[in-house]
Amino acid sequence: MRNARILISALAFAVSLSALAADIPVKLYRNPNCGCCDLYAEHLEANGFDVTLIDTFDMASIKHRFGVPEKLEGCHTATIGGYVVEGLVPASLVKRLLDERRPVKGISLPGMPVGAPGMPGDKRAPLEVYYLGKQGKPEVFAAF
Ligand SMILES: [Cu+2]
Repeated sequence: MRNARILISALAFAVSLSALAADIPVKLYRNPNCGCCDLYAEHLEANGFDVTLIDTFDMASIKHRFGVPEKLEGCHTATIGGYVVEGLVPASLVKRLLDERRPVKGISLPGMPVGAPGMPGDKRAPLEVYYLGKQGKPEVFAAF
């Protein structure tokens, strides 16, 4: 009985440590007038990210600075673990990018599609997330 209690508290301690370790810092540049960015930030926070919002009315400069081509622009731009994450990419796919450590600049979900994290409604079809920083036609990283 006593051993079981020690084991349980050891487990609880381990779980709280891993929860702390899972808080991945995010810088999210967004226009303060856009509401879906706030909801998207909440989505990331709920999935173990620690989001810092940076308000700007000049998103065009941000896209330019982080090398986001016009056809892959989403409504905001984030930097996470050395990658650029553009638009409403689900937290699970951001984690996959971080785990796989692929040699790319980042990933993007262009536009503000219905059913993406932060956008109301249901998807009509799978949404595709593209690589950033590859030349030529956009290449799909994942669909969800
Ligand atoms: Cu937005």
